[in-house]
Amino acid sequence: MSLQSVLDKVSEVPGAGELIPVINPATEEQITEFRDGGAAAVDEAVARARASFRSGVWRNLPGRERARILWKVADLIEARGSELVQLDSLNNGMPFRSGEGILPSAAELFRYYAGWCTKVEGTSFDIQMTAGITGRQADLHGYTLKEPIGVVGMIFPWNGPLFNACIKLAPALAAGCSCVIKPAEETPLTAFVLDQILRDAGVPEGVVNLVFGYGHTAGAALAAHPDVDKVAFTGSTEVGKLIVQAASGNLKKVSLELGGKSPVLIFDDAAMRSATVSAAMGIFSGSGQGCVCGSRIFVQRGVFDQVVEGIAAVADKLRLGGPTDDGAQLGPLISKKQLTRVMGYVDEGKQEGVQVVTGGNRLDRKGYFVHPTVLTNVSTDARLYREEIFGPVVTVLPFEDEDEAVALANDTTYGLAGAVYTQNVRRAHRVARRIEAGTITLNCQLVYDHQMPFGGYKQSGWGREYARDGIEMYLETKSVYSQL
Ligand code: TXE
Repeated sequence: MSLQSVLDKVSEVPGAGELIPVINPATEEQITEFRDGGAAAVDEAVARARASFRSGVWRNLPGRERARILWKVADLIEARGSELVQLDSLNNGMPFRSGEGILPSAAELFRYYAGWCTKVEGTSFDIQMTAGITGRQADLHGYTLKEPIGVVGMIFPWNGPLFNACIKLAPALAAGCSCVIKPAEETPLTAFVLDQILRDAGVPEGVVNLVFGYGHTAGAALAAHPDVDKVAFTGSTEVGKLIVQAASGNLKKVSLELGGKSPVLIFDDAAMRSATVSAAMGIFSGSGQGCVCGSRIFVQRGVFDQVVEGIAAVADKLRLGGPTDDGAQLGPLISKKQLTRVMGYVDEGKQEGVQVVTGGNRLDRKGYFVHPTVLTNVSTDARLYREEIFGPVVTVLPFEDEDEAVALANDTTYGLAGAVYTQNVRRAHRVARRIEAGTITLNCQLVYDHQMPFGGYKQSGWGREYARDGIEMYLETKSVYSQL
């Protein structure tokens, strides 16, 4: 399908609410618009999902059949790869090559979870009850059943729109759930194509239902809906807390993948050149709009100046540009709202006397581009040090020894990721255990795989995506006792 026809079709999706413009953040131009479906569209979508779940059209398919369809989804994602990459890039401004890098792992998520369709199994037990509440003895056979949780509401953010949809849909479909999906209002385009792909691959009508709209309208209605059994959310910690409140009405299950303020520790025995480049790319990739970005770098005192200089040098060499700019490595921020937010933190820091080593400014061109920014001399009380900025902005502070480094790393309400650079193997693994975060990378960053669980400690989330944990989040466990 041509890009223009996707833009046209998105604008034709019916809805009773406000018209929402879709902006290309690299040019600030409107590329299409669509209607907010609001609570009415959510009600209809949930009813369709519930009907499909009750009918068993998907959940009761043999696992091997569901697996075959999920493999087909992966094949179609690859077959329509260039269209998906172009749409995501047009929508969030990222250079094509960033999208090209992410596409294979979006397809692989479906293949990985296709494998799980035939491997969801319970356990069995021999039980000799000596004196239960009835006071009598009994021989029993017990076993557990794993069953799909039901109707799942999914709310996605705008950073990596396609990937963020796949990470939830693949395990939920493998488990046999029916779904209602709401993409971010900024990035509806690839969700629209993915919805078509799922049908084309053979996911039955009503199993996945797409709803467009704002968070406070469609998103809030989905999170609060009494006939939704679970909500799976990726977004800000602030909205994560609203989701928990909304979900309390029917005590639906909730999983949350939220923000981060991930620490990066560089010890003086690290392989300095690669540590410096890796730490710089660990914050600046995706213009800092990744939940795992290492936004607080701590460097051992003796090598502090050298590392700060090195990170700033990497920052200055990175080429910013839109999807079609040749050689662009970093794209713009997603929206004017995010630009204002990010520059707000930087300007506040300047007033408080932080040292701007490089960056600290918006680029003098169309698009929401911010120069990669390195800040030192930052107070640990500063808002920009404590809160998730979600832009290409990093603070770098010195530490004396391992204990101080760990204390600084853990002095945050977040706990999504952490990185350690050292050539001392014992220290690397020791510090990995001491950092309070869901993913630790040693002498590297931004390395993730479907086989390894992913999620946050503390206020970075509830539950784990990827791996076996990822499908468990969409399953209930039933215990069955049988008298022998
Ligand atoms: O996020 P929101 P925003 C963080 C990051 C960023 C900040 C704000 O720090 O600067 O959030 O970004 C939907 N009920 N992350 O405002 O609002 C919304 O429509 C139900 C980190 O874009 O959390 C969208 O689909 N849903 C993050 C989704 O929530 C609601 C990725 C995310 O939007 C809702 C994105 C409500 N009341 C932002 N309000 C990550 N973990 O990677 C909004 N939404």
